[in-house]
Amino acid sequence: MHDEYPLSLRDICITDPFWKREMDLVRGQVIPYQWKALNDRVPDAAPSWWMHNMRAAARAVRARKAGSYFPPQAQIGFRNGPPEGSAPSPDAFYGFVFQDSDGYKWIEAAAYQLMTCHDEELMRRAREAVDAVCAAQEEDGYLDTYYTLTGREKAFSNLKDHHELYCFGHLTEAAVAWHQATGRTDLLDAARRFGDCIARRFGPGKQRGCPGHELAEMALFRLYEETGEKCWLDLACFFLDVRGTEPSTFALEENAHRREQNLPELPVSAERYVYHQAHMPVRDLTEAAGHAVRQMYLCCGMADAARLTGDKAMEEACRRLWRSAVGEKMYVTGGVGATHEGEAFSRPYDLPSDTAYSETCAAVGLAFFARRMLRLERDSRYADAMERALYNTVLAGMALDGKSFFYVNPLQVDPEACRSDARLRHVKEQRQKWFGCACCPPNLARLVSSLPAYIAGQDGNTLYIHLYVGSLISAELNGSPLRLRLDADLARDGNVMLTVESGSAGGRLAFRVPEWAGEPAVLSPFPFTMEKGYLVFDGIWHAGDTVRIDFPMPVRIISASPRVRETAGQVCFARGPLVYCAEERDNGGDLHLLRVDPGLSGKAEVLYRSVNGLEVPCIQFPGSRITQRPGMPLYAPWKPAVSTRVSVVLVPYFVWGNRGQGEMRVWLYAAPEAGGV
Ligand code: FUB
Ligand code: ZN
Repeated sequence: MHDEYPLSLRDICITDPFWKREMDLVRGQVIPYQWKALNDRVPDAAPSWWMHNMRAAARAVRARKAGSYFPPQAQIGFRNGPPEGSAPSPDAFYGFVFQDSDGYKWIEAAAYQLMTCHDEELMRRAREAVDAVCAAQEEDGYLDTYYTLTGREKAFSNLKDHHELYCFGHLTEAAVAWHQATGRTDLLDAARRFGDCIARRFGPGKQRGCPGHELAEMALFRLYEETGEKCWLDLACFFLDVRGTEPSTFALEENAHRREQNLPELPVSAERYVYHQAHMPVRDLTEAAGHAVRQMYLCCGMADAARLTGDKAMEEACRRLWRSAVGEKMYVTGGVGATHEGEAFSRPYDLPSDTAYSETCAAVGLAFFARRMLRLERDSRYADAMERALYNTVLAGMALDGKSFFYVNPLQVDPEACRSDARLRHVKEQRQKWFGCACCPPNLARLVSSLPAYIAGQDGNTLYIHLYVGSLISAELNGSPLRLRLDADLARDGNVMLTVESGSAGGRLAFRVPEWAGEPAVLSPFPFTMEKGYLVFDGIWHAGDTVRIDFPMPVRIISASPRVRETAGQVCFARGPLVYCAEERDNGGDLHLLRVDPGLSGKAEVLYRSVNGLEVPCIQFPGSRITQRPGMPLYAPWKPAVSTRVSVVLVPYFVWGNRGQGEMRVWLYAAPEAGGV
């Protein structure tokens, strides 16, 4: 099997108007804003405590090195900060146990940006962040501010809940990105030293254990690929192999804690750890289950393991999990994890619109998983899901000005219900400035900042175009350099063109046919074949050669499988990769009273409108609105519906909630004649 390598971020320069704006927004607004948030300098926003915790840990480390007593601060460490009315203690840990990871993700995002642009201010801030992290590392390599500040002797005693290995994973991902961006080894050395500290304790013949929140696995594979040091691959494989085996290491941990509290011990079987995907050995997994972000990150580690070790059973398990997550449990917007209970996957086809969880991080995780599956197998369906997540739920995760964020991404919102209904407590009708648990905003920043790696990849002498994001691409085919220009702007139309700008080389250029595209019109003198959803052109390429493909991009009216009870009788609209929604601002309230006739699909019009200053393609569609019967009691005999004709206006899902509060719906009731009141 060939491996496919994403092109280096330095070899793809995004020119696409839609995505360039997003990249510029992330560099110019989101990353600076998040830096302020990490330093607790955003007024009226939930504090992050990231820099606070790093500085406090650095002081503790220095004090210990100097032999002074630095008492554990557990008694004054509070999840969300000091008790009301009291000032924060400079030496206490605040926030969630995984707070360190927020800043690591930020460093990673900054590093990706620095790979492609010169930005002194960003470099200065990133160095400050890296220095703060390095200063918080203990002499033996341990690096987790929670335990450094609350009692180091408890380190590694609660892998199930306490995220040390998750934080190590984010540290490592940041370190590799920082190394690639700057050539500096400071953070990479810190990650390796922490890795050594972990490997002294866990591994074959040592303590059994695995991360309660997956991530270390894929990070270790990445560290292995960056350094060539096989110990990291071995440690990642060890964590995967231990997971879900008996006796459950999580149960053993729990029992140790129970013994301390004189509580009876629990059975040590693995089956109850579905939330952590530790209920069975990973190669036996068949269904995406438990905490959605954890599940996606586990899938990433498994896909990396399959690619790097050739483990076929692991690869098959990845495919089964893909089919379950994407084929039975994914929202039309590319979100996954339908239930708030445990931030988790629900049963197949349970995809409620209003109580949806669909955490931004889970969509980010789906994009990561899809990219890894593409490396295992060049099959367009992986890129289809990656594109769906990116253009819809991932982008919806941030406001158009980059200064507020969604954690939960519902497909239907009634602001009044969100405010008053406890079942919707997790759904916010407005993006938030920051979160006590702020995993999503910097995750989104690192994904968007690394977008070039998702656009194209190379397998031997085949260059694959996975995403149609206009860009300038430098590649080598058969050892000869080629400079290519990909003209595309899917936010407008499906016409794409690849032009060889310079160079000359023989090889294959493969273009994905998106699932939404129908029959593309191909304009090229080169013959092509179809391979797993890619149009593959084989030839000797010279400057001036072009391949033009016009992907039809009509407005599509989509229905869900009848097995999805929540959306029976409803349809949603999409065009190209964008999924659409109706907002109160354009259509009035009571969006459930709108009716659209899918038979009129030819009447859909695309028009460009400004949403908070951003011109976006909107859809206008003839529909009707059921008129409420005056004075109708709660129940009354059925009568034919009285409705008025309306023009339904739909905006891309990713821009919803940018124009003040109001209702929003992705799925609209179909067929006016079916409506009754
Ligand atoms: O546990 C770390 C992160 O916090 C998870 O990935 C998110 O779902 C949130 O629970
Ligand atoms: Zn998150």
